[in-house]
Amino acid sequence: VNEHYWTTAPLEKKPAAATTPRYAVLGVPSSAGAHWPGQERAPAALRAAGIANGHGFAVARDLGDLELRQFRPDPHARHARNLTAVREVAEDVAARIATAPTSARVLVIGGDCTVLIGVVAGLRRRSSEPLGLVYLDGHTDLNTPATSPSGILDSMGLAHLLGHGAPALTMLGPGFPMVDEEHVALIGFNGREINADERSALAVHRCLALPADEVRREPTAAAHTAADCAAAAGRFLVHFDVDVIDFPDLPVADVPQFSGGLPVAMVFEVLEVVLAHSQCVGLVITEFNPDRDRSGDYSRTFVARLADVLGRMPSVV
Ligand SMILES: [Mn+2]
Repeated sequence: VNEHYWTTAPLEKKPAAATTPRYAVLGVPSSAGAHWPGQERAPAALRAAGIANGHGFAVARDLGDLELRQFRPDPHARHARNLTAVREVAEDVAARIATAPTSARVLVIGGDCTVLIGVVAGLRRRSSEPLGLVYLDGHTDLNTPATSPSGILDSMGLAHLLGHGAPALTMLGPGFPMVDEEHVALIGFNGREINADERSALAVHRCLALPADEVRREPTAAAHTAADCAAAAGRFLVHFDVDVIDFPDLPVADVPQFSGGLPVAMVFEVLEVVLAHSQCVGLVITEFNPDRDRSGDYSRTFVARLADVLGRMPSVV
């Protein structure tokens, strides 16, 4: 990480040019599906750093922030902890996203990874057409309540989108499964961090799998391959779990990865490619934990880099 890109001031509000990409912005302050509290404060921290100030892009509509939902231990639900709260959040997200203007892309600020289930459901309620997924994450999230060692739903999001797991989440649709395996591109996961059940799920599913080692060799080519795979659905959404970034490079992830993650510059290189794709309909940011960032410096750095790639998105969806 180069010292010179640590910024000190939040990005200021900026008048948008007519040609800049347009977004509907939604904050989802929830750690309901997480391992512990923290992520519920990400929308506030990232808004304070200027994420919704339209730097590089136009805010077509600010849908605001949903109700704050902080993690609580759920000792008796060993296989799917806090399922009721996770479902309520996902349902609220879906209802709000379904009202987003179709002329704009969505920028969703999570929240834990289960927020994505609500965003997919909302986009499919807005238009029932298929939706592909670029899954940029340090993990595969292919555990189900039957295989998960922890029962933490945060690590089971993709499985549910593919139709495996608790019906309370898999049936949030319309569409079952909510996304088709062949339109899902997993990119950047650490092959050494996935368990045996996830490994066999990966082998059985027809998803495209581009592990971190492969991305490191040729990041731009991997990003194009992932975007093309997801775009075959007709339109696609980008899921961005910040734990795909190697923790010492930008320490903001809820569950840190040491050495197995990607360099921060490489992650934004990948984002630049997939977000520039004309069939991309939005970005979901998850797993940002402001507890890692008492000064706000990392939030401002993150937002500055993000503004740069969001501004490159084409304005026509
Ligand atoms: Mn993850």
